[in-house]
Amino acid sequence: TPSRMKVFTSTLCTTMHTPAYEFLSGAKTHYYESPDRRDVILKYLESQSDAFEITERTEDFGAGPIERVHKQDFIDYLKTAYEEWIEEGGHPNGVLPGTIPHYKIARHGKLKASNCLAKSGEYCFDLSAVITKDTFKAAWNAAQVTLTATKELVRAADEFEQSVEAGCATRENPPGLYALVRPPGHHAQSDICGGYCYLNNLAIAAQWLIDQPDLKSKADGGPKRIAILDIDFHHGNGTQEIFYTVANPLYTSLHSVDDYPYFTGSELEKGEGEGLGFNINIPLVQATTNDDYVEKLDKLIQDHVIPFKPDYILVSLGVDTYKDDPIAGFLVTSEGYPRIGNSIRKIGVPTLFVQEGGYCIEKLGLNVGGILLGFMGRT
Ligand code: OKS
Ligand code: ZN
Repeated sequence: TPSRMKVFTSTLCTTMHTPAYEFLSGAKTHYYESPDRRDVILKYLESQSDAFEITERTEDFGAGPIERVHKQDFIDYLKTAYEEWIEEGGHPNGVLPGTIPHYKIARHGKLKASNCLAKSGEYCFDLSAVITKDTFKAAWNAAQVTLTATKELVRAADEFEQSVEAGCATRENPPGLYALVRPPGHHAQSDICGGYCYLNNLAIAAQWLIDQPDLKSKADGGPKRIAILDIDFHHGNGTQEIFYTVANPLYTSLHSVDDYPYFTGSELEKGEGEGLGFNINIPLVQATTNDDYVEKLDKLIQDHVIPFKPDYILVSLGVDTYKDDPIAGFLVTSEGYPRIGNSIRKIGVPTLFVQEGGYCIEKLGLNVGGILLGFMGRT
C-alpha cells in the first residue's frame, strides 16, 4: 500500500486570527483570508483518510529561526502593536495603517515613528494585514507548525534516500509533506507585513534547512540546496525580498502579471549580488488556463528548478489560480490541480507544501487536495 502524506496543522490556525473585515476596491467586505479556509481544507483531507495522515503535533523551535528571516524591530512591533494600539485609543478590530510612508512623502521626511499609529504604516504596506489581539500568536504558531513539518521533511528525505539506494523506492515518487497553516506568509518581507501575511512561514523553513550544520547538499557538499516554487496566483514579494541577494534558496514564481501586489514580480527582478540569477519570475497573463499553466510550470521546472540541483523543494501552495476565485483572475479548473501536483512530483525531489492563498471556499479542499493527490500520483 502506498504511504500517506503527513499533514501538519493546528487548531490555533482556525481560532487565533479572525479579522472582521477588509477593504476590496474601496468596499468594506468580510475578511477573505478567513478561518474557515483551514477548516474546509482539513475536512476534505480527512475525507481522504487513505491518502492523508493529519497531525496537530507542533514542536516549539523558539524565536531563533524566525529571527534569521525577520528583523528584530519588526518582530517586536508585531508582538506589541495591538496592545499599544488599544492604549492609544485605536479601534478594537485591530491595527491598520493611518499613513503609509510612500516614497514620495518620505523623500525629505525622517521616517521616525513614535507611536503605534505611525509605526503601523512603517511596518505594513497595505490595509489587508490588520493586527488583531492574537494575530502575532497565530503567525508565530503558523511558523512553528511549518518548522515542525520541515523537520519531518528532513527525516522523510533521509528515509527516501536509503530506500532508493536499497532499491525499494524510485526517484519518481519522492516524499511530500503539507503544512496547513494560516495566516499565510509569502507577502511578508523581512520587516514589513501585508497581503494577509505577517511572518513568512516558508522563508523561515527554507532558512532553517540551510542553517542545519549537519545537512549537506548532495550536489556540492555545502548547505542543503532549496528550490522554492511559488504557485500562488500572487507574486511572493516577501520571499523574493528575503532571499534576493543570496544564491540559495532559489526563488521561482508563476503569478499574474497584472495583479496584487502590483509593484513586484517582473521577469527583470533577477536577484542581486550573489543572488543574481537565483530569482526567477514568470508573469502569466490573466485568464491563464490549465494547459497554459502546466506548460509554463513544466518549462520553469526544466529550465530553472532541475538545473539548480535542489535537495528539497518548498512549494508556496496557493489555489487562488482557480477560475472562480473571488479575488483573482486565472482560469485553472479543479482538473488542473492534479496535473500541477504531478508536474511537481516529476522533479523527483522531497517536497514540502506550505499553504498560502485560495479563497473559493466551496472548492478550496478539492483544489488543494488535487495538488497533493497529484503529487502522490494518486489521480
Ligand atoms: C486587498 C486585497 C489583498 C489581496 C491580498 C492577496 C493575498 C494573497 N484587501 N496572496 O497570495 O492571496
Ligand atoms: Zn494569493
